[in-house]
Amino acid sequence: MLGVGYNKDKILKKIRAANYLTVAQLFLRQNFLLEKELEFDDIKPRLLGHWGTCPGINLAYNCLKTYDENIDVVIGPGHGFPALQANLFIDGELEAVDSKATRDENGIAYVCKNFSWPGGYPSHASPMTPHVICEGGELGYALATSYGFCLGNPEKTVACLIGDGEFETATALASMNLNKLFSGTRNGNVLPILHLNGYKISAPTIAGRKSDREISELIRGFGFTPLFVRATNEDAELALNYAVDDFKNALDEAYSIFRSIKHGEKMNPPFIIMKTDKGLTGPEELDGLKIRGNFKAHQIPLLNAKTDEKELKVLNTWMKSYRFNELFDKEKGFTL
Ligand SMILES: Cc1ncc(C[n+]2csc(CCOP(=O)(O)OP(=O)(O)O)c2C)c(N)n1
Ligand SMILES: [Mg+2]
Repeated sequence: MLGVGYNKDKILKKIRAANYLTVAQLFLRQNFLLEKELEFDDIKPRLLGHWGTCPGINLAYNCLKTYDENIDVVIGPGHGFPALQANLFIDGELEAVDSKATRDENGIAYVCKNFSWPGGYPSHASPMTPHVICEGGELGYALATSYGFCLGNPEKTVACLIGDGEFETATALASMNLNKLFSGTRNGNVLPILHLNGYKISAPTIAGRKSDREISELIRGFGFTPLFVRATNEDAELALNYAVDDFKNALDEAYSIFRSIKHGEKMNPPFIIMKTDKGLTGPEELDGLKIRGNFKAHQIPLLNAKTDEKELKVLNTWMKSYRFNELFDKEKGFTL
């Protein structure tokens, strides 16, 4: 039954585990369980990848999959691959196609070390990723893909995460009109989720500069019912706590609208606006410059962690904040 297994504690733990493994993939070549304080030697020689979008992916993915185990999730920001990979690994989907990705200490080492590593995994989602057919990284097609996926499949529900930078591409914006060509009874349910983290690479997004009211009216103008999820509290753990509740309410509402539409009622389909700080749960600042909630969270926030004592310390504190030792046991595996 939809929403019945929506256990907030479990979801928050899964998000913490996914965030930890995301950061571990980005930075570590050894000492993956943080059994001792990080040293320069533990850090990958070349730091490549994207952090900023990942905590939002981890939040959405775990709320969606827990609410509806049959939901399909399409992720526009393919640069958030370490987040997707972390979830596929935790849920055992990666192991199903790659026997080295065992859900134990060796598997953690394998997945983390091989992220963005010669001969290993790429830095973006790719056909090596379960369920992924396209090379990730080109923004804009997620929403059109989701509508195509649901054509003639009334039993499908697909959630589609769209970055707010992606939302500025011609393709994504034009795809906002596709709901007008969609039959609520003959086709599946498309649930778009705008990830409003305010930034794209090195600049603010247009949507990030709009008020909630302007965004709501824009989304309403495209023929959707806007629903907000907010992970905006100053305290990162509290932000996630509130957001997981908001997600439950938004999904209750979204599925109720889908049901009404299936019964022939004329209603505007749901559209979730998920507001998060970019790089939520990551370091807040470095040398007086803001990272969390700023463009500096986009790629690798501590680029000198391999050579700079201070950055290494910040990374150590950051990784410890997820208390991964409470979520994974060497003998028992994941205790989520
Ligand atoms: C079509 C296209 N244009 C440009 C890029 C380069 N690019 C990579 S990430 C990114 C920013 C994405 O911002 P957003 O969608 O807001 O994702 P976020 O990382 O903020 O979650 C851009 C423009 C791309 N990948 N695809
Ligand atoms: Mg963004």
